[in-house]
Amino acid sequence: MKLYTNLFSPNARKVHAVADELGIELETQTVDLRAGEQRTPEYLALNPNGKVPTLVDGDTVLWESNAIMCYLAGKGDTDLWPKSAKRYDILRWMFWESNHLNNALNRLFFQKFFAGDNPDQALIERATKDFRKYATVLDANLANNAYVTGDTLTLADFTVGVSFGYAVPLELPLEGLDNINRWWTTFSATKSGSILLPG
Ligand SMILES: N[C@@H](CCC(=O)N[C@@H](CS)C(=O)NCC(=O)O)C(=O)O
Repeated sequence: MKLYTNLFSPNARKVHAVADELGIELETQTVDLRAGEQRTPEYLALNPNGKVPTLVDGDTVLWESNAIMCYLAGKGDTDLWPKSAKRYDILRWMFWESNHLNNALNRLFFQKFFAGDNPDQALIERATKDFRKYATVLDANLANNAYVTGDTLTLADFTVGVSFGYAVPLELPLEGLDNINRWWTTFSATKSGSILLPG
């Protein structure tokens, strides 16, 4: 299986971390985002969105990091992606991440790393406020759970977790969110969890 990736990307990083946890070795090809390699005709034929990550497995071409994570975990039997009703709770948090947490993170990410000398301060304020709003929802959930969907590690932890690796460079508003801090400190100290941290 080949992953088109860039380790600068939080969405690509999640896939690497899950592959590591599953013991799956991926062939990788770095897509140079600053050089615009994601917009070459060859790459757009694989992923018309012009974004990383993209997985190619034989005739299967898959984009969207969260779908790729499910695909990798679905190759075997694993508690990360159990074949039980818990799967829907995991999916809930994966959709939530994609719609809310990751949306706020992406806006901050772009302003911080790609907007040059003139980041849009109003946009940063709005995205920071949104991030805090959704992080508070996660914090309340973690008050009763060791992990995002209960007492075991699942794909939901990898999906949601990647944002918190960027807490320092993106100045994420995490003050007082003690449950997140406890969960993230433990998780990011594990071998696969540490892959979520930008290197
Ligand atoms: N929802 C997509 C988002 C992918 C995405 O936004 N990738 C970014 C890096 S984190 C990218 O490739 N950006 C390059 C561009 O938009 O030109 C996923 O989860 O895979």
